[in-house]
Amino acid sequence: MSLVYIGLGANLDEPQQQLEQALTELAQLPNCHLLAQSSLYHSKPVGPQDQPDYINAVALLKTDLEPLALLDTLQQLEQDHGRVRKRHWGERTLDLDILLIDNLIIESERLTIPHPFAQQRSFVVYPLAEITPTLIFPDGKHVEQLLTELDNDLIRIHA
Ligand code: A4P
Ligand code: MG
Repeated sequence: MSLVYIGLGANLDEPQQQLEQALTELAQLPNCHLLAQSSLYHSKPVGPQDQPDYINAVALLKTDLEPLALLDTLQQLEQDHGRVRKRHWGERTLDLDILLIDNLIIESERLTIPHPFAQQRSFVVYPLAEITPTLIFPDGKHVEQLLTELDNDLIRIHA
């Protein structure tokens, strides 16, 4: 069994509904239990600025799926939400990033864990801290410390 934090993001086609539906789908995945979910947050786009604002959230799952099987499952969910890959860091109906898996460090062709930008993105760090204020990254960084290094430029939508 692994504990996995998943970052959810969307900025197309009713993004709030995309995220709410995705959270329901995560809860229903076989071999997975949804242990916690953050509030939804409204965030400004990181990357190209000529795209709509995002809705972001983080979920905590308990799963016995192996990391690559979990990635396959999440990519299938993205497809089910009509995701079309256009440009890097561009607009999307649903993005599911694996942020952390236990205390693992993975650097493989398809998977980098922890997610390489997790510590620099307020739309990841604030919802992570909401779920687990005592969280520590594999490199020893405390999420509480990261909070002090990032502007809170998010608008919290609801719990
Ligand atoms: N991949 C490697 N590691 C991981 C991981 N930990 N989790 C590989 C998920 N996937 C991982 O992803 C490309 C490939 O990354 C996958 O095939 C997988 O094998 P992608 O989702 O197809 O491409 P992408 O989303 O364009 O790239 P990337 O690097 O995932 O982008 P990000 O980092 O997800 O950034 N602004 C706001 N406010 N909120 C957002 O959510 N998101 C992005 C996308 C840009 N700006 C944003 C937001
Ligand atoms: Mg992604």
